[in-house]
Amino acid sequence: MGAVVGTLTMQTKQRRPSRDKADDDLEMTMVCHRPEGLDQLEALTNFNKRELQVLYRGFKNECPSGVVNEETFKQIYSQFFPHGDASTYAHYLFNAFDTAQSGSIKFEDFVTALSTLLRGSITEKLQWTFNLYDINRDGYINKEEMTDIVRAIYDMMGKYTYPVLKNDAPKQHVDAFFQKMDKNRDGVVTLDEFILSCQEDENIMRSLQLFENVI
Ligand SMILES: [Ca+2]
Ligand SMILES: [Ca+2]
Repeated sequence: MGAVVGTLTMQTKQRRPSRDKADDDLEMTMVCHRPEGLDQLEALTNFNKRELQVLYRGFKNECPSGVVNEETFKQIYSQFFPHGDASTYAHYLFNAFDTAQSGSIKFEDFVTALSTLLRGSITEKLQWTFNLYDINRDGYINKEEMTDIVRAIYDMMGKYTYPVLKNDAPKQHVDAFFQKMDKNRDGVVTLDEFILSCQEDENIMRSLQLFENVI
């Protein structure tokens, strides 16, 4: 995710070296989908107005209409993983950003997720990650869901990044996760189990750190 934001920000700075507040205000009024006012977004997120403006310009550079559909999201995201196939992971990620399940990500969706992932508390980050893994949104992570996500991450990293991985690596990864997380052995991981496991086990936290880096 750092890569995505960094690139958006960098492109913005390169293309538009000097802009003032009037330009920003004008820009805010010219998109098809007009985002929430800066005051509301500042209250909703851990970003200040200046940061929100920079993020907004980056967002609008990539998505002039003001919303991102899944196809565009996949295209942008896949650029960062040229050696793998990021489309499946991008699909799960898109759904996690699109909290209202509207089929598109608005700037508000984008910055509230970024705010959590970059500046949220550990619990908030874990809750967001839990929602990403809970593909069918029933409040539990089952083994199939975790397998799908882990497999998607392996696909995205590609064979050049991890040349020694064997086909059963995702399954081993998932089995290890589940053994630690499913405290009451009922076959599903709840949010409480997820947060508890992550907080008491440094290895899981480290693994999640790896996952956070590819968001
Ligand atoms: Ca589920
Ligand atoms: Ca359980």
